[in-house]
Amino acid sequence: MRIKYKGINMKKVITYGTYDLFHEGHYNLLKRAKDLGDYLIVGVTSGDFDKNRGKLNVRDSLMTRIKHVEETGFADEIVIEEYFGQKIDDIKKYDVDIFTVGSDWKGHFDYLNEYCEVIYLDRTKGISSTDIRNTNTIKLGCYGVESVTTRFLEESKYVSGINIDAIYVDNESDCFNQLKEQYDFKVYKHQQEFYDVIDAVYIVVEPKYQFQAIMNALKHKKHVLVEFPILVTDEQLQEIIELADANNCVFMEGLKTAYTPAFGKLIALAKSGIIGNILSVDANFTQILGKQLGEQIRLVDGGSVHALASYPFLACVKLLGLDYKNIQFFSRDDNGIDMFTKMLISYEKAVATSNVAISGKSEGNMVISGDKGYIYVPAPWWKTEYFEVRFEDINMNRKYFYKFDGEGLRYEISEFIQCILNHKNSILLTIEEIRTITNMINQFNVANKVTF
Ligand code: C2G
Repeated sequence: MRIKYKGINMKKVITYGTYDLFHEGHYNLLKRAKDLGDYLIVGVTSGDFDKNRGKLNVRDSLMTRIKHVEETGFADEIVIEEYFGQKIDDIKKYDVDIFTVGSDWKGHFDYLNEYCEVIYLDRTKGISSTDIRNTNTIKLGCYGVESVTTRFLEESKYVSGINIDAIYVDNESDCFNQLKEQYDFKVYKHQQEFYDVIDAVYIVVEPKYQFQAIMNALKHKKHVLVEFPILVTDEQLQEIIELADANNCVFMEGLKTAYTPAFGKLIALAKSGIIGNILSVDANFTQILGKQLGEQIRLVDGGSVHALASYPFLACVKLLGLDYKNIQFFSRDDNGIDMFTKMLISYEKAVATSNVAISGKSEGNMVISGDKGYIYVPAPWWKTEYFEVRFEDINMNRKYFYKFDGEGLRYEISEFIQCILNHKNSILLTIEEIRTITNMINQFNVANKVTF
């Protein structure tokens, strides 16, 4: 039924966009979209929808982007675009005559011809949000090179607004020589020269060099993203936190699970009370490293707890909080290296268990038990993209899916950039949570662990 407005048949137009860092191209599009009809609906993408479609580094908040669209005066109505397929729903719901979008999408939305007229408007040349983001890029340097550095560089390609072209190494390892073949970057052997050309640094070094490397970067007033696990003493971490604060530097731990979209949703849902009070968290992380075993032991200067406990401890601090009572460790010990460790973490009103292993295998799912239901996260839970909320009455069960792209490092890199631009530390893995996880790992070094 065609809605009449002041006695005329209204021609309704709809268009969608992120409208980040609002610019002339957006303005022109909205102006011409409005000229196509009498009533213009503008769909502004939500942050989650953009992340799900791989647009990771939107700078403006949703409210800011809506405000900028509103201020043009072209939109008669604004809706939020939140999921794939919403366009069809909206076209039907609002009885739209014309869908329009810039010509950079030509052909992509032809399927909407089934529901309304599709018009592609010429894109304004020479301007884009990505270009604007890239005009004030963050210069990121890599301090130290390990196998993870390659994945980091690959994933950084999905995050605009950063430029990685400086590497500092004090010894040319095999990893470094392979990297040099693959990537074009300037190698620095002197820290001062390295720090003079960057704004922020990604640090990947063995535990014995970690504290000094982090402190040097902070002394040079550089933002720090350190590859996990942070294996410094509680006192050293306190010094790091104080120096980062004094020098207004972002300090972030590269525990990538903390930054992935699905993990954030999982935690929010679990804490919402949907399964009642959380009683226990059971989350393993085990590998049989084989040939890489030696490198892993070198990299973390230890065994399974050093290498992998950060992950279950992340789940603990997120779901049960910072105030754990104590941790019991039961380890299969091989010449002082724990090849497999079962951990029992007790809280005031909850408990957590975890098997971690660099030379042993367990189920890699996570179960969050509550007094009204539980959440099941299939393996590998640390790369969460799907989970179920389950109840006694299975008809109440619900399933959730959030896209997880690539290695997951892109979300961590995107968060690091956002934190630097917003001059604040991450809330996805807070300083207090980093402090607690580091302290939990340090318990292993002092605890009277049971070995078998
Ligand atoms: N646009 C333009 N000229 C530019 C830049 C953008 O005409 N120089 C148009 C785009 O084609 C789009 C609108 O402005 O129609 C918003 O652009 P973006 O915010 O980049 O949104 P985009 O990611 O293209 O979203 O599902 C459709 C998408 O939501 C469109």
